[in-house]
Amino acid sequence: MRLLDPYSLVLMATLIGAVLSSVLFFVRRSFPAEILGLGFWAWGLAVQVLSALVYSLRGVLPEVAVLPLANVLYILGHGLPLLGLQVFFGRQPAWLTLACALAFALVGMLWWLLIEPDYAARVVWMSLPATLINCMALRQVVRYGRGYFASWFLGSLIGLNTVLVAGRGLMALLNGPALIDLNQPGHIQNVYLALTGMIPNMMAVAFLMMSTKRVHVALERRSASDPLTGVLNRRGFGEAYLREAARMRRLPRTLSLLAIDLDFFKKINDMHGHAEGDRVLTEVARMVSSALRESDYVARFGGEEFMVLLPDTDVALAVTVAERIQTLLRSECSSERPACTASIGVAWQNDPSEGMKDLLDRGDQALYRAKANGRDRIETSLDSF
Ligand code: GH3
Ligand code: MG
Ligand code: MG
Repeated sequence: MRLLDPYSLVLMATLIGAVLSSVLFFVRRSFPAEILGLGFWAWGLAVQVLSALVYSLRGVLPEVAVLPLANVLYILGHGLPLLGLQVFFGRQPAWLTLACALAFALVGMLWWLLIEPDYAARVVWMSLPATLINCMALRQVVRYGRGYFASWFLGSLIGLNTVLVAGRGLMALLNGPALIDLNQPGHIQNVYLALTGMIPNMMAVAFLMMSTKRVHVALERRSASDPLTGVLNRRGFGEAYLREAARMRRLPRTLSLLAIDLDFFKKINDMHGHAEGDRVLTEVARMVSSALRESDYVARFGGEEFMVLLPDTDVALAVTVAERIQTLLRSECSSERPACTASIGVAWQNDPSEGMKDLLDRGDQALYRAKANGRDRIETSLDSF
């Protein structure tokens, strides 16, 4: 088989890296600000391209100028994506570790180049910080990556890269320079160059896939939630209801609803201002959520009206939950937080053929009676019996 020229392989991977780096820079600008890490990956690829360019000056400039710089850039180009992964997963970026890895690489390169020139020793030395960075990146993905395709893909690529980098260092340690000299043509050298050239590019694609997935989840959550309080909005509530109604069709169970409306809320806006009213609404949403189980849903239906959906809950239990919510609201009552009572209507549904509108109507009627009967009270729907 005719061997490909190793320089063509590196050039190809470098060009692809340059294109991907610019793609990541552009994508970063259009993604929501909460998706972190793309900038680190874009810079990482750019630095890897720079490292290859510096390396290509070998022969033009003296080795002592080219090799330390190219190798330090190589470590930096692999370290920045690690920091990108860390911020993506909400961790602190390990700047100090990266700085130590860079210093380690620089000192080693200078030593094995100027003081005791030794090619194999340089390869062994450089494989150490590169392997450390790869292992740290792999740990991030294994520990925090959710089990979807892109994170598996990225984890496998980092794993493969680790094996290649550490394997080359080990071969240099055990065998000397014979098999690892990338300037000599050979199948092993070519496979190594092709893989180590392309893997960082594929890793960047995998990371882009992970980021895209996160954007998708964030947008979905945003479209289903109320921007002020963070609980579900009508749309999110409708989706939750459909899920629970489908469950109810499979297994007979009671689905309960609490329709909650704060009492005299208008006074808060009038006396303390709209901003204070908004703060109270956020606080109430938090308190209502804290009174519920993990499997319950709370939604804000506009204004100061909240709906709570309680799966597998009969009316007696639903009333208990409503009382718990009222107690919580009252316990936080103070001159700073004046709106502390709520009227609650309780309705429930046993019949899977019924729709959401019937349940909401019954909840509203019960709530209306709670208001009419003096507020700060719980009324259960009459029609549900
Ligand atoms: P009650 O329910 O006890 O009859 O009296 P209320 O004063 O709460 O009456 P109502 O439900 O009719 O008034 C709701 C008030 O909630 C009207 C409006 O000023 C206020 N409101 C509605 N949406 C918002 C909001 O997003 N932020 C704030 N701060 N206030 C809101
Ligand atoms: Mg009200
Ligand atoms: Mg209201």
